[in-house]
Amino acid sequence: MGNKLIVLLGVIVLLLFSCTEERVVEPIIDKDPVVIDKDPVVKVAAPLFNEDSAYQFIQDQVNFGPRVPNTKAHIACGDYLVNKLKGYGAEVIEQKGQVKAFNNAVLNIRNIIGRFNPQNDKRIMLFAHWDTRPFADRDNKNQGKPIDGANDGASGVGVLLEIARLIQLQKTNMGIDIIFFDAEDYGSTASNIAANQMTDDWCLGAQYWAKNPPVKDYRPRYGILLDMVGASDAVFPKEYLSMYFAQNVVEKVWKKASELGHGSLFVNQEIPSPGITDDHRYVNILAKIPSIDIIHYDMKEMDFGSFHHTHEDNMSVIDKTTLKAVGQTVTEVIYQEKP
Ligand code: AHN
Ligand code: ZN
Repeated sequence: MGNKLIVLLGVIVLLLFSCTEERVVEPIIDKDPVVIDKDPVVKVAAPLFNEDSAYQFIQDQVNFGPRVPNTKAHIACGDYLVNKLKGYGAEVIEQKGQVKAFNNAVLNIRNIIGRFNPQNDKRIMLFAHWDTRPFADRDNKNQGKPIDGANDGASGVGVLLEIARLIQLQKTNMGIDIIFFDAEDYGSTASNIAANQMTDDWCLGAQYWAKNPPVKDYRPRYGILLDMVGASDAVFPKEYLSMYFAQNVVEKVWKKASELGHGSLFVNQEIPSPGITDDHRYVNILAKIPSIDIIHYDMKEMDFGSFHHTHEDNMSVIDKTTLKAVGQTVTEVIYQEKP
């Protein structure tokens, strides 16, 4: 009796298995071949960042001469930036204002904002400063003369103009704002400042923007600042304030860089670099937009490169490999952000 029952159960089980096997085969034929976004492996194909183009945008800015507030070169370069952004289809807002520098000079400043897809409420903010330092206080000659600022000024803007060009060619799912801040580099000479002491005489354009918001209820998901992103042998350690305010964005960007083979530039050191007074400080603290800084900083030398704030910061330090690494990384991050 027991044996027969076991055999019967066995037959039932076999029948059930054969049924499920048939059922597995059938629906595959009807399966929708469209790949759904849920698969984390499937990434939006981002356009190719052209480093020659970015290089040319840097050269164009340097050709105007030093972009020091209250000079003709500054006005001419500002006009150029507005026209470039408009030409790539951005809605442009020019925020003009006056700020007082550490030496009491009144600076006529101009923050330039290019809005792509302005009606989209899911947004990312990309920013860089476009002014250049009025003196070469770290040089040993011609300290009183303004610098070319090929790396410190033009490089971040050049990379972002190339991204603007790409956005016109291929739509992003997120709305993108490209902001060129003025008067970042008019701060008092570093040697006058005690180590680690934060002063508010840098980043005057970003502070003005945060205190006088030109767009109501502006709440982008996050911000990425590009500062000194064009030199050969650049290294970008994770920076302290970026880690404090926007660690997830830092990890996203550094992971993307490493996937693209740029891990030797976007270094993964154990201790972050010291907190750097840069435009992202005020975007984080005053505007409360979580923001990171991609900035060249040599941890061993504790320096922004030997050419920093000297006349050596000219076109000869600009390296297309660095531009490509930074540009392609940021491009993929913004194209692959899920709205
Ligand atoms: C200071 O040296 C105070 N800040 C570094 C950020 C910077 C200077 N970016 C460009 N120039
Ligand atoms: Zn500087």
